[in-house]
Amino acid sequence: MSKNNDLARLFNRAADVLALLDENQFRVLALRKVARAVEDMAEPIEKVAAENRLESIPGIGKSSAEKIQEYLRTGHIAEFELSAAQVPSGVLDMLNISSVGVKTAYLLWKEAGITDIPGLKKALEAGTITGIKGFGEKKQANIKQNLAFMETAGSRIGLGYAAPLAHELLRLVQALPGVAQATYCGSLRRGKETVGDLDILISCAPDAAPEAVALHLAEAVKKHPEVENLIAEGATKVSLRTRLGLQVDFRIVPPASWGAALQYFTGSKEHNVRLRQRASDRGMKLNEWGLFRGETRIAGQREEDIYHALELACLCPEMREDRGEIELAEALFQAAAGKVVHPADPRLEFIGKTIPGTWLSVDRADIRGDMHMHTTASDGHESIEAMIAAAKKRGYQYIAITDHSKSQVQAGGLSVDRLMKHIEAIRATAAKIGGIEVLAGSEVDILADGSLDYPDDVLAKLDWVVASPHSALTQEGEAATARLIRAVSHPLVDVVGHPTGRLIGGRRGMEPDMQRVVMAAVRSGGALEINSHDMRLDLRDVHARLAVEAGVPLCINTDAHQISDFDKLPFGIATARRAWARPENILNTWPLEKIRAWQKKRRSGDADW
Ligand code: DGT
Ligand code: CA
Ligand code: CA
Ligand code: ZN
Repeated sequence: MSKNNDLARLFNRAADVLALLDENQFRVLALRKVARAVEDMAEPIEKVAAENRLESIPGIGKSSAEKIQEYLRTGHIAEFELSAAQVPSGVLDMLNISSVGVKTAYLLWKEAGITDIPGLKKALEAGTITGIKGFGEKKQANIKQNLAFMETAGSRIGLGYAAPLAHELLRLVQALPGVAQATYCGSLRRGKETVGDLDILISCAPDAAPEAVALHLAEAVKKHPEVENLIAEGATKVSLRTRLGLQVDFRIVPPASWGAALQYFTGSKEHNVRLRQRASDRGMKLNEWGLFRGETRIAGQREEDIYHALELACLCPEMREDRGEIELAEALFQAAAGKVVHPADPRLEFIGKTIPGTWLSVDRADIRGDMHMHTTASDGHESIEAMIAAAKKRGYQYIAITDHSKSQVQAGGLSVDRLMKHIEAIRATAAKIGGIEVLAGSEVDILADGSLDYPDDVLAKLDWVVASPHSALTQEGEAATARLIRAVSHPLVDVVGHPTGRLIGGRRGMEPDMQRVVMAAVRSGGALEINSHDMRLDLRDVHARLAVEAGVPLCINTDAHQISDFDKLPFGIATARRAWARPENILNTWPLEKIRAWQKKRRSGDADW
């Protein structure tokens, strides 16, 4: 993991500090510019620094370059620490509340004498923040709500940090002597949107001693730059804590127990409780070592053997939440065994027609294209050409380029004039590159009342319309419901993008009655997005499940603002699998002709869905 993000965070924080200290506005802006430059850099900052190229990067001057070098050498920047010492650390903590920016924190600190989050909470509850400009009831209610949200989100960590780290640790583990197999399990394998900790399972080679593997492991991870300290070092278990406070548990098992341990540590706990009960009902015993009848191990080496021995189909990890999947697995197993199936769980009725048969969850290989991405025309970092070429390299058959619409001024939203030229530029570039179908689209703002940011005659000129909410995300549930219903029912809206606008761990977003939104999509034949960005995952799993059950197509998009964002697709796929989605439920697994036919039918106003 390179240090680009750490450094960007550091420079942004330093800018916050200077702003709080009422320093020269230009210095504040200069620091933010450095942060942005470092964050946008396509190569590791370590490499750029080592090759003395820092100052050649727009936005980075001599003194910033020196600070970056200092950080890479020593792990901190003395000047930043000196100025940070002049601001109470609690004031900086307050900036983590999503509706508290520098200006707000400054006023709270200087005018209301509030220097930390507990103090802010007390003052909000007691209603003692009065007479400060810009601190009306609405603002205060907003802060209160976001504070409460932060507390319930707790210390769980997002996939943007956890998943790459898990992959990196796995690579490290797999290279150790005596290791046969290694994989992650727990909530990460189940594709949950946040993780409490990471669970990594290792099986040792038949001739290797677990203790020896544990020793090698401890030595190796100690040296990893992201690791803060080891918290447990046993013969079969090693645990560590990372610099961001994420715990990682490694467990070492013999090959004969690999499948059983994989099943056990993948969970969920609720799913496992049901499985253990099922084993015991059949006179067997299930634990992380295997499935036993008496002293005899019936299964343990492979995960699917455990399920089959319990007369269950082995479903993907993302479905294992005790949300009806055991009943499904039982019905599938019996169907495969030629027995008549009467699903006992009413939640299975919607898939009744697919039983008998095997269950195929949507997979990365099923995805034919990405239908939501940005270019430098609005707030993306790459040209039209670069995005198309990158998508083609990934083997996509089609993509849609969807820059922001006119109201998104801060994101470079396109006026109608610019949009018309952009459409032409997209088509010309696509023709030049060839070999991939490119839809000239737009991500059109859904305004607060559910109307769209371009008139219909403009929308009709686009090949693809994603309509997304970006503002007024705190509106009442009823208003949010009406807003989304109006958008999803519009015949020129192909898909509603990140429907709630939530940011994981940051912003609650809208809380519409999703069942009603889904029913409106059923009536109008509309589609909803699963936005794959690790901070969004919007629709979330349980909402996407409503869409799947109702037969509403979902589109798994990355909303890429740079090429590396395409790598976020697996997060969206995991969310779809958690929603029990099969390939046919996902619009962008369809051939383009099928998408076009569906779109044509919607645009013609055909009411027969
Ligand atoms: P997390 O870490 O909070 O995101 O969620 P998980 O699911 O990764 O939970 P974790 O790390 O506490 O445990 C990993 C797996 O180990 C869990 O999914 C199932 C299994 N497990 C842990 N404790 C128990 C238990 O008390 N009973 C059973 N049946 N399984 C357990
Ligand atoms: Ca875990
Ligand atoms: Ca754990
Ligand atoms: Zn977007």
